[in-house]
Amino acid sequence: MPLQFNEFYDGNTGLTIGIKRLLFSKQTQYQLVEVYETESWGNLMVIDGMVMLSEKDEFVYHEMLTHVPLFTHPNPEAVLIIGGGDGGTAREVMKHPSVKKVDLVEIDESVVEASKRYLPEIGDFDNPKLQLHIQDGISFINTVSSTYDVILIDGSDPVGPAEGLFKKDFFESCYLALSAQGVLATQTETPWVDSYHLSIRNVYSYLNSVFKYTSMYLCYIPLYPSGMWSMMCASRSDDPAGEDVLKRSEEKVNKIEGLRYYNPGIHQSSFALPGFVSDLLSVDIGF
Ligand code: SPD
Repeated sequence: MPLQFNEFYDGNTGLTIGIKRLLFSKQTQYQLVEVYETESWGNLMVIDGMVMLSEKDEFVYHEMLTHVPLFTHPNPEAVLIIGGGDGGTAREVMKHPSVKKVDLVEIDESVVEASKRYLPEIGDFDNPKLQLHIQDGISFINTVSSTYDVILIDGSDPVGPAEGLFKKDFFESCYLALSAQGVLATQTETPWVDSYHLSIRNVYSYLNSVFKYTSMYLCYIPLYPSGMWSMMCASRSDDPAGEDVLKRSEEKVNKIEGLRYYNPGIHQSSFALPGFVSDLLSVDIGF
């Protein structure tokens, strides 16, 4: 019998990944953090039974959560990442020449520990621009005195410790911590799983009510449930899907090293939503 990791979602539907062995397993005060060696996806991080990243496909998620919002801001210098203790989002952020400082706030030290040890190519933890805070992102944002040009929310799924990262109060605090041209991006699960619809609509409805622009965009991540993954980009000044931002991306993209998914064409097309997804956002539920 081959060894397998299975993530079930939406009832009995599942994703099966062939594994060789378990490399790391720790039940922390927040969650169960595991790393597996897989047969064909490199090492795989799983939290509470849900796939967070594999070495083979992580670039899609990290490039899209980072470069869409960072090109939306005209000159991002200070960036806050909430979650993202594996270091992949910070790695992409620090590829932007304008970025001077990155605060990475991860609630669970074991995520950082496991990543440094078993996913060493993912993070760039020794980069002097990066300041790591082992702290609850919600208490960090509620007490922070700095202002950020971009805030990226790289949390887990909206169950367990990451639930608060999908709530109105949290986004309110993020908005207040952003500079005048500030941009926020967050991962918002897959539109294919019905149990995520409420949080998708809630997040969209709230961001849309306070930011000048809010857009959902999509990318394709083979080891996430259904493969179709949504993110949202909200901006105080520049339209993430507009001509000016696209021009900026075209002018500056060659300064970013090692891109494998993001390019200006992907930036533009990622905002094109299938009808069933835009229908999901058009239902006004009042946040
Ligand atoms: N169901 C998967 C959602 C995972 C979102 N965060 C991934 C962390 C990668 N830095």
